[in-house]
Amino acid sequence: MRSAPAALALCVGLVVVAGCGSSSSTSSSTESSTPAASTPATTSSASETSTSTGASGSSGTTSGAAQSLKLEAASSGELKYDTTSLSANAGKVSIDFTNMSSTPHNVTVESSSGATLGHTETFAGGTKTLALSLKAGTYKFFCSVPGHRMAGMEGTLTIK
Ligand SMILES: [Cu+2]
Repeated sequence: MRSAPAALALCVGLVVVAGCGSSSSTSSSTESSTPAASTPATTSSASETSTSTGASGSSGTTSGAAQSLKLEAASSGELKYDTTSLSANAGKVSIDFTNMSSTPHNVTVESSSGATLGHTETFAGGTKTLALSLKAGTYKFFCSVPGHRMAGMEGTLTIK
């Protein structure tokens, strides 16, 4: 019982000089233990790509929505379209071509110099869409099935 207070007093005396009990002195004086790694606030994961509500067009490009033209083959089987004149503004143009006759047709678009720019497949009964990107100018549309263009299945596509 005596030894304890004596040792304690000795220890206290030593603390002043050289520090008693390595554990107690070091832990209290030096704040060695870093406080539990202060995690930087990384909660700002600002990648909230709020899904579009679908109101704006599905095509991400905002360079003007495609203009939609309608073209139809004569349902009676005659070799002609319902119009010989189509027009649109320069940019994306899609032609919805309907052929409800039993005679297969297509719609082909060519430039004024005669270069084919695009065409639908040849089909009967249904609608196919030909999507093009056109600059201002005058184009021709026609059915490329042999004989059909000569019979009258052609027209002028004017792009302003
Ligand atoms: Cu045809």
